Amino acid sequence: MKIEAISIRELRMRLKHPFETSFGSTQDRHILLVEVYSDGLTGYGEITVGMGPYYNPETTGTSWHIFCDYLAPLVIGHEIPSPEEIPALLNAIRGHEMTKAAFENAVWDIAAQRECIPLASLLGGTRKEIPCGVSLGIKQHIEDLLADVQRELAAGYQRVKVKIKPGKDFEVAAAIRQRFPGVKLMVDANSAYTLRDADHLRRFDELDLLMIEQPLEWDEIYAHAKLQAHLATPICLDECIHNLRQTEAALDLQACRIINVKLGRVGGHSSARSIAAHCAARSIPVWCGGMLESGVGRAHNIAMSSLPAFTLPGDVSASQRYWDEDIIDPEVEVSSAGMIRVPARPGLGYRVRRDRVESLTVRLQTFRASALSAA
Ligand code: OSB
Ligand code: MG
Repeated sequence: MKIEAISIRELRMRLKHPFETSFGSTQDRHILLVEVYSDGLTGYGEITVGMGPYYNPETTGTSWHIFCDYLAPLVIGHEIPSPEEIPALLNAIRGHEMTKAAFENAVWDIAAQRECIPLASLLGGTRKEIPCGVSLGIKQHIEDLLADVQRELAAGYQRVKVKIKPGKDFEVAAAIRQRFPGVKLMVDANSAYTLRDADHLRRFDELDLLMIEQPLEWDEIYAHAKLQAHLATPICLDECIHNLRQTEAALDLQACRIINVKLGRVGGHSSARSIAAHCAARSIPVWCGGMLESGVGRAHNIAMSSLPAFTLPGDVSASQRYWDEDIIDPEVEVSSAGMIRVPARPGLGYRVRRDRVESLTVRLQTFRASALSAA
C-alpha cells in the first residue's frame, strides 16, 4: 500500500479521576492520534506517551518532533508491502518506540480493512473475548482504595493491580489482601525501588500476589535477576522491555517470570507479537498493559490481547472507567464476567467519532505525498 498522507493531532482529554503512580499524578491527558491514508482507507494509531519523561524517556513534545521531523519524511509516499516491514523502515530512528508504534499500528488497521477482516484476526488472534483487570492508582487514604477495589470487583473485573511507592506499599497491599482474601492481586512499583530494598520487597511474599511489576530501575534488567532470586513472588517486567532482544535477555537471566507487553513501549504490533510468541515458546505468561489510552489505543490493545499468548488478564478496561465520553463508537464495555468482546468488524472494529476528535483537537499537522513530490 502507498502511504498517501499522514497526520498527527493532539487532543486534550480529561480523565474522570486523577491517576497517581510512584512517578506522579495525571488527570489532563494530551492524546496524540496518528491517521494514515491509503487507497481511500484511513487507519488510526495512538501515541501512548505521557506529557513528561517519567514513565519512559518520550514526551508529548518529543513525539511530535520525532514524528513530524523524522518519521513522516521517511515514510510519506512509500509503497509498504506489509506492516511487518515497518520496523525495518523506521530502524534508523533509535528509541522513540511509542511514536513509531502509532504509525505502524495505523498501517495494521488499514491492512485489516483492506482484507475486510478484524485486526485481531490479521494479527493471529484467536480469542473471542479477553479477560480484564484494573490498575488502581495510589490513594491518600486506604479506605478510599478499599472502596475502589470493592467497586471494581462488583463490576466483574478479574484481577486488581495497585500502584505502590516507598512508604505506601506493604501495608496497602496487606490491607487489600485482608479485606479481600481471594482476590487475584498484584502490585506495580513503576521502578520506585533499588536492590537495597530487596529484604523489604521480600515481605510481599506473605501476601500471595500474582506478581510484583517493575520494582527496580527502568533500564536495569540484571538487578531484577538478583532480586528475583531473592523473592518467591514472580517479578513482571514493564519499563525494562522495549524489544525482543531485551525480552530474551531478561528470560535468559531469569530477571522475571512474567512480561507486561505494551504496544507503545515495544514499538508496535510486529514487535509485540514477536515478544508474545517468544514468551509463549518459553512458557512465560504475558498480558497487555495500559497507558490510560483513548478508545483508539484501547482498541489496538484489545486486538493484541486476542493473541493466544496473552493468558493473564490485562490492564485493558472499560472506556467509562477513564472518560465521560470516549472518541470511539461503541465505547469499550466490560461484561459482568469481566470480559471484553473482541470486535468482529473489519479493522480496529470501532468507529472513530470524527466530529468529537475534531472538537478536541488543539493542533494538527498533515503530510501529503503529492505535496512532497511537487515541492
Ligand atoms: O505502569 O502500567 C503502568 C499508567 C500510566 C503509566 C504506566 C502505567 C499505567 C497504568 C495504567 O498502570 C493502566 C491503565 O491504562 O489503566
Ligand atoms: Mg507498569
